[in-house]
Amino acid sequence: MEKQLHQPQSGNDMPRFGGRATMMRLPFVEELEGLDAAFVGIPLDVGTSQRAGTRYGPRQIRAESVMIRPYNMATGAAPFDALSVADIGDVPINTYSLLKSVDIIEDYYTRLNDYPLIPLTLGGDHTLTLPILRAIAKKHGPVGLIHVDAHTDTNDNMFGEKIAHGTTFRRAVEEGLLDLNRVVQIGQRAQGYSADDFKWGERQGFRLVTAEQCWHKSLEPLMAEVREQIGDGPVYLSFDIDGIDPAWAPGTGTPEVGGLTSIQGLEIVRGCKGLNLIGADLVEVAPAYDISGNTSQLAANLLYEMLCVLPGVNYR
Ligand SMILES: [Mn+2]
Repeated sequence: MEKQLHQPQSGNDMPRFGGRATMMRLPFVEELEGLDAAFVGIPLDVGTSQRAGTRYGPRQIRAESVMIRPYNMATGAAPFDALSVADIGDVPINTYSLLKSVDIIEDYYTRLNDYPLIPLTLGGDHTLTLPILRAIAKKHGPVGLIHVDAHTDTNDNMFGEKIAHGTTFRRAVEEGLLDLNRVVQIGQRAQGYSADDFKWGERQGFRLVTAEQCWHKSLEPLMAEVREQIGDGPVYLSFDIDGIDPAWAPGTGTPEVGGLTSIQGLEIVRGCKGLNLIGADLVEVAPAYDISGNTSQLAANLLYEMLCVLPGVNYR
């Protein structure tokens, strides 16, 4: 039987200027059977430490995604040729409780484990990656990680709290969710609380590539090394939009100067082609700090590029 593919709507059906936007004008579906990949929103911001507002990230990313066209002119990827993709809506988090929200997210992604689909998540603050990794580890065991971010997010606690958007990868290590020799962090910079801030992850086996190490150069050679290190095993991509310089992505809660360019962001995601990606997220978009919409526009494009490097994608 011919496989039924979901595809972006076109022409006058496009909710370009109003109405209800889904990611890339894809159909909204609740039936997960038959999906190869799914966009999921998590409107979470109760884990933020400085400026709040990431709860509006998924909504704005969807709104700015409506102009994205199906074919990738740069890489030749035609993701909708072979993959059935849909927007499956938002995780119904509890905006009054971060801890309850974390449990809700873990339950939601654990339910996704029953299907072969690859989740691509629209955030939301970075706390959300912990429960996603908890769910994913139930299916895949400890996974490799490519983590793009201005920060390492390996604090032991924030204001005494063990669960927050800056503690995600410390908890993930403690809980055995990561394959520690297959973790790469890219784009970290600015000030820490101590000189040790970047060292903790390295002591666990992480490779840390600071923003300064990325300045003034293409990241294609770096990504060749990353693919070599990550190998064939399952790997998760977590992309914090604040990894990109605020010149390109001001709409985020904890911006840091001296960041990656949007071009380097594309190189990182495109450099994931060939990896066994089992999930990805784009987090920390806070639209209120960017009246142009550029941050969400970039986020939507990075999510599209993630779709374009998933296993099974056709190239023309
Ligand atoms: Mn982060």
